[in-house]
Amino acid sequence: MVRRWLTPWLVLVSVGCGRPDKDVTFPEVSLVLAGGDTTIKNRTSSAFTAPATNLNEEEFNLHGEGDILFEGEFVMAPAPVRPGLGPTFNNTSCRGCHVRNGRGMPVLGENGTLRSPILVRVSLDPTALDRFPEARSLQGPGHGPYPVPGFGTQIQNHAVFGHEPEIGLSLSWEEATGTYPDGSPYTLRKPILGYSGSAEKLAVMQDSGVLRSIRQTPPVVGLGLLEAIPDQTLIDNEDPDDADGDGISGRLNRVWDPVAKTIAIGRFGWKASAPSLIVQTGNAFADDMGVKNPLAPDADGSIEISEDIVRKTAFYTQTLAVPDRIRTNPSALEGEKVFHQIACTGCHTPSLSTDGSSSIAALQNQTFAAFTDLMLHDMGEGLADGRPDYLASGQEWRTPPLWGLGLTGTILPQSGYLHDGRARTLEEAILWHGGEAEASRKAFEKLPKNERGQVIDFLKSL
Ligand code: HEC
Ligand code: HEC
Ligand SMILES: [Ca+2]
Ligand SMILES: [Ca+2]
Ligand SMILES: [Ca+2]
Repeated sequence: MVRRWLTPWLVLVSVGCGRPDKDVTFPEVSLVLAGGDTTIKNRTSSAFTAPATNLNEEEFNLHGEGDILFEGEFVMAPAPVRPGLGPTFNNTSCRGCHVRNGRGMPVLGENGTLRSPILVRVSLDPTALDRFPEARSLQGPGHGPYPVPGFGTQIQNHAVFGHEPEIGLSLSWEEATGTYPDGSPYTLRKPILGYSGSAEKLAVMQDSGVLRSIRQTPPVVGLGLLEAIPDQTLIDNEDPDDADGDGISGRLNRVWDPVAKTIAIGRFGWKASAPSLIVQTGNAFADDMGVKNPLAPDADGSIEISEDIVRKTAFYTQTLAVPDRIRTNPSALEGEKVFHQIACTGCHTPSLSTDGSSSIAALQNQTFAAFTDLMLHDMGEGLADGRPDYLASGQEWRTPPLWGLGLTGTILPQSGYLHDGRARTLEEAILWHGGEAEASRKAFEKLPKNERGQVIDFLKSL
């Protein structure tokens, strides 16, 4: 059944400003190699799995060791290799979700078959603390989200033999239709979560104070470059009060860094809640696979793998090559101009640079085309998850990098776009843009059909 849950769209598309007239710095930007010197020429289904092309021998070898860990299936302890899975978990390997190092797909696996390439984050609204008083003592340092008693901050919907998953999850979809100003119709969909488990657990999930957020697995290429952008570059680009009046008020997330033991700029995850790849990796081992480690130990301090293993796995994600874009499609090159003209670049920053400070030589002094500002933006009610994470509100998301976007279907045809994989096509992903991206989306909708196609061709060329 088709339901219109956002009828105002039909009104919104017919009002508003035209195409913003901006000075366009084109075509210089398109000459930047997608991943600087790390770039590889590969448009096949293995395009995301190559080591950066400029690694030295030592880096190359370390990358190879990390590759094995990223791919390996973990099993219940005690075990001679890769121990520590569970008792509850979402998947048994990094690769199980980051398929061929790309994104997952918007389905939830059942025990014994396909596992979960997406996961659900949960937390307690502070106003519900009187109903869940034990949550106060569960909050970690740095004022992160309040864990939900019995669930923590992430639902593990799988368990090893002899244990129970936290709760069973299912996904269904709600569809809605809309029309472009030129009369062309479109259909959008969004996910609805379902639960199965004991009455006690279902009651917790039905509590309005329990906030939840569905997250699709993002690709992992180029992340070392994003990590090596100097803090100051990002801070200089912040515009929290929209001082330049372009309707876009990007700001950085600031989160607890368990390594530095201080608040740091958040860069990774759909809400930029992880400050570094080592922290993201430590948390992935512990939360997604149940493998406790020195970066994310068990409550009693116990660990199941060494810090060396976490570091090697993180190194792998720091040193993957970025595939270069297609540079010969005239429609895509026209589309790149339009992408600038309708101010998609207000958030999807065409190029950024690292300085010489990275401990990884291959990442030093690189200029690359990630098409992200790593900033949080209010994307409107349509995309809201209602679950704040450090400074990120329930409507804010980090601009995702767009490099490699055109390879999505080649790497895993069932993948979706946006934080929960709701968008089946790039066009749907754009049509969901609201909030600070409202003007940009409206400008896209008003384009003649052939120019909309050029923008899509540009995205597919990345
Ligand atoms: C259950 C599926 C799943 C597993 C298993 C998993 N990930 Fe992820 N990964 C995700 C999701 C979902 C996100 C986005 C998280 C968020 O938004 O907070 C993510 C985010 C990331 C990111 C940040 C990407 C970005 O663009 O910000 C990195 C790096 C990463 N994972 C590495 C790993 C590593 C290393 C492992 C294995 C130790 C792993 N992941 C295991 C699902 C998974
Ligand atoms: C105000 C900032 C902003 C502007 C302007 C903006 N975007 Fe985005 N874009 C985002 C954010 C934030 C997301 C992630 C939203 C989510 O996942 O819910 C996103 C997601 C996307 C995605 C999906 C990426 C993925 O990995 O799934 C595409 C494609 C995209 N944008 C293209 C565009 C195009 C084309 C334009 C211009 C019409 C544009 N964006 C304008 C911030 C912006
Ligand atoms: Ca374990
Ligand atoms: Ca949990
Ligand atoms: Ca601004």
